Amino acid sequence: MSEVSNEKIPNNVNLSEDRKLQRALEKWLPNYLSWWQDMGPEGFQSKDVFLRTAISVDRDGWANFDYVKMPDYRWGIFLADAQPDRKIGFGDHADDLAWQEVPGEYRNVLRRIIVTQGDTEPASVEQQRYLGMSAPSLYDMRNLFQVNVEEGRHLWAMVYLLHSHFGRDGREEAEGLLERRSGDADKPRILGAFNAPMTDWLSFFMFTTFTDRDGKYQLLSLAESGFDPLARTCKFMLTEEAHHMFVGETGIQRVIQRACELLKTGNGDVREQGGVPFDMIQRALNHWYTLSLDLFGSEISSNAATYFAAGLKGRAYETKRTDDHVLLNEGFNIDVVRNNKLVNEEVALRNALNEVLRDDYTADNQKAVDRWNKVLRDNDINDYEFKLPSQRFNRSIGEYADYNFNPEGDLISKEAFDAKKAEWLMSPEDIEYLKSIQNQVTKPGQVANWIAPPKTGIKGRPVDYEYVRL
Ligand code: BYC
Ligand code: FE
Ligand code: FE
Repeated sequence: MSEVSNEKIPNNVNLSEDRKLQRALEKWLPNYLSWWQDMGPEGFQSKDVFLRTAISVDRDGWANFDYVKMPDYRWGIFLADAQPDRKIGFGDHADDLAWQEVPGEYRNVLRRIIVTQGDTEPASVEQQRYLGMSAPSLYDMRNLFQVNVEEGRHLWAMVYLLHSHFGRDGREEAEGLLERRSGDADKPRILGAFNAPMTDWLSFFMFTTFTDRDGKYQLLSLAESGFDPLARTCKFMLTEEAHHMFVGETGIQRVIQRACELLKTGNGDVREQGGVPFDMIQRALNHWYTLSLDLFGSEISSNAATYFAAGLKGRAYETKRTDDHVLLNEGFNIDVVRNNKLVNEEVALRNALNEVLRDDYTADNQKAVDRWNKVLRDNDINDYEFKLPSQRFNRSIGEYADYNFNPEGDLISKEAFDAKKAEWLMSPEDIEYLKSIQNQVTKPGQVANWIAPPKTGIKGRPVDYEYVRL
């Protein structure tokens, strides 16, 4: 189907047949590149990186690996193949034909969803922009840059939708996506986690495990959208998300593996030997997992009900689910705080859809944590276990935000929380320590002392391949 294109903007949306849209995007391109130069990976813009580029949506379209300088990466616009006569799968318009154009009554909410999704992509690149300078190996450095260019492509995907379906205000929103800055007090990114500082690689691996997985679940729910161009865009983005979570999960596996090794050498003190102790790994897990839980919005949300009713945002795997797709008569039980006590209340299911998605997300995370614990068992360590804290712990959005909970999910006083905070969550002291051990490693095949080497290289290349030419 889609052939390899040599256009300025690689695409499978017949861009050359829509001159007006093509011109608008070509006008946005230099602004994007200037944002990338300012806010993309600091210090490596002129280096050759062994990157994978999507040139089409076919399976072979992914096989494209080569040395590329990041600013020359060909950020393209790709939608998954259309399903002829696709129907809306849920909500009040279930079984109607999916929309190829934006329905007027939903224009504002839809634009808002697309802008919110789009905003996270450049935000993550901004958060990660200094990490190349402390990469533990060329392999890891390359993976960081691969994730970065793909998040850049995800921004392109949302900007394409804004330009092609939202006219002038869409173009203005596309400019806005290049103007907000992660962590900036005056013009911050939209969602909490995307303004959090990320100064160390333990955080990077936790972020790609937990925050990119929020990306997976939000994209799964948008891939069900009745607005067909959004559904097809998100479907293709999901193919990239898997790699981001792979980078995070295997990164943490290797940090744990190294800690296990250090427990058995020297004086057995992981920290004194420059490794990352288990409790510090758990604190980073607690920090990034709970920040990511907030990204699902409030437990009880009329926005979520509206999105579902309108057919804009479904549940993950909505069309594969066997229950009814209208959800008008069901309830959902949820723990809420009333009179300073945790009680269980039933709410209408449509209002609890953020929580439904968050529960699916948590179950998926648990599998990653199980694999981390397997590294401990494989090293004969049986007296430690990594755990996901309760979904109520350390929340800033939703029903639990105004209260304090311990990692087990019990309601506690603010004093009790503050007294334990440094034990439960990443502290400035942890971050200082991580920065102190994370010196950049630039020799092919060498790996920093705090992390085990990867098991295999990329695309059949050996681990000691020169993944970035410095
Ligand atoms: N921070 O009913 P509520 C990714 C706001 S990650 C700040 O609770 P709703 C990626 C909310 O906007 C995936 N504000 O929430 C990963 C609302 O504001 P207003 C990103 C927040 O609307 C790694 C108010 O609180 N995609 O792709 O049901 C690297 C009450 O709203 C937050 C999406 O998010 C927060 N955490 O759900 C790169 C999909 N949470 O109305 C990329 C699009 C809520 O009072 N977004 N608020 O002004 C959505 O579907 C929804 O906006 C949300 C929130 C799920 C985020
Ligand atoms: Fe993304
Ligand atoms: Fe991602």
